[in-house]
Amino acid sequence: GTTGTVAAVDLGASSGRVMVARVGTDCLKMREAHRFENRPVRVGGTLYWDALALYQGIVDGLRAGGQVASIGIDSWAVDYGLLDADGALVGNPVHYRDARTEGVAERAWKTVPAEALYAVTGIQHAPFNTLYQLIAARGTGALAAARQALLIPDLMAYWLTGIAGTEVTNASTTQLLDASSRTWSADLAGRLGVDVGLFPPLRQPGARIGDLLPAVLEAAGLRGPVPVTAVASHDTASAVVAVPAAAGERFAYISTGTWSLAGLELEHPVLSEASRAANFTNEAGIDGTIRYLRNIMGLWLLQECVREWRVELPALLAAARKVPGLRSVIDAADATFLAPDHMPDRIREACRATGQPVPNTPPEITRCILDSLALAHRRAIEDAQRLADQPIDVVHMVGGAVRNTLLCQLTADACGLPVVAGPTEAAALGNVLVQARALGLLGDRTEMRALVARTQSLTRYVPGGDRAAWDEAAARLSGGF
Ligand code: ADP
Ligand code: LRH
Repeated sequence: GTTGTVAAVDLGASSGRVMVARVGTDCLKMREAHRFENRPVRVGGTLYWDALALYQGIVDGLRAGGQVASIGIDSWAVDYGLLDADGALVGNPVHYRDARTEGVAERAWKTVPAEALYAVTGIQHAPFNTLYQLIAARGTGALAAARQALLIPDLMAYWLTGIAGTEVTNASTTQLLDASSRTWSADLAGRLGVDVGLFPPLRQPGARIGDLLPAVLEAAGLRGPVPVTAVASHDTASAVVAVPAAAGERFAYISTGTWSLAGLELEHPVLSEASRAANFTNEAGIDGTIRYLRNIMGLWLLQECVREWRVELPALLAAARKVPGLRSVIDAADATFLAPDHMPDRIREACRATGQPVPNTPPEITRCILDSLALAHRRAIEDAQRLADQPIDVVHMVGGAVRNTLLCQLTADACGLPVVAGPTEAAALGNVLVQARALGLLGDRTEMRALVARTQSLTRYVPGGDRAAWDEAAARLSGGF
């Protein structure tokens, strides 16, 4: 069949990459053209993203990747850059882990109760939701000067094409959209003093954004025209597109990396009070689907420890495999682990405070993290099935943690379900697939997923281990120790 070549820009919290893929009905081959570190910078007490370094990484990657028929961009959610009346960036985008949003949500709920917010937006509570970031920014010179707010992938697309818009899957994470109509909930936002008019009009995955600007073509060494295509620009939405589920399969997914996002694909949002209390989110997926999931701290916990210990990950994981399991577990969905720094001490402290043995060595702490993540995966998947009344038979793990074979096995053991692990670069693949569909090369979601299943390397983990021990640890966690 016909194939095309496209570039997928995927910006993760730990690294950015530009992938180039050849794609068609029988073909999905992707290679990494360029990978660059994404290093947040703390200046004057605020934690920022280095937006210009990310942009430069994209241009370098496009140059390395060569001529393509289309470019798509996805990144982490919620964060934004502000543009002034001249279209210039007003300050660096603030990182979602910055402390400026502490206590903001609780104050906002005095005006619009959390229940009312959830009933409309269906979005989980996280202190860093764009809504709370914009409230925290009120009164700043930057916000006063701002004429537009652009989410991170939309900001990059604006710099590449000169065209501004707000892609809808990522827009859903702002907590400023109505989950049912997928349009701005201007009224709710207005009551909280937030003007949704700052965001340019919504656009859908598959829409053509615009062509690379002449100066960008030159910097990237490309011949024009090269269109930038809107994809599911929230990285998790792109990752869910690339889950290699078979037609009719009853599946849950865990999109892993810095975060673990664990849940289900649904046709309709679940906006019940029980769902809110369980902190499940209803984020927008492609084709009108809902990503019904819970945020779990994910490999962030380990990343931060490794940064402090200055050790190599493979050796550490080999040692953690030999440590006896489930001695101490922590709540990996707890927002107290959100901020950077001193992670090993914070994990030890959480174990001490709950009367469990305190892990000391790096392998012991690593084992505690991985056991806890597996338990959090189990809990999210159990809760999702119950709250959405949608039972499953298999768990698909995609993203960076697929390389962590211990975590994959522990997740299968904890859930008591088979885990199909792969692909590792799911977000980039989902980005590629949506572009391919926009180019007329692919059909529906089932076809896209079947293509991933046929072409990518997947590993199946069969549940084993001691069921009673997992049940006991799960009870320890949910029973408040
Ligand atoms: P993000 O997109 O959020 O930046 P990734 O999907 O790139 O995250 O996943 C990064 C994570 O993958 C790291 O935190 C690390 O724990 C894990 N990882 C990377 N390489 C390996 C490896 N060789 N073995 C085990 N885990 C790995
Ligand atoms: C994962 C992710 C996740 C969001 C978080 C801020 O990269 O997009 O879905 O909740 O970043």
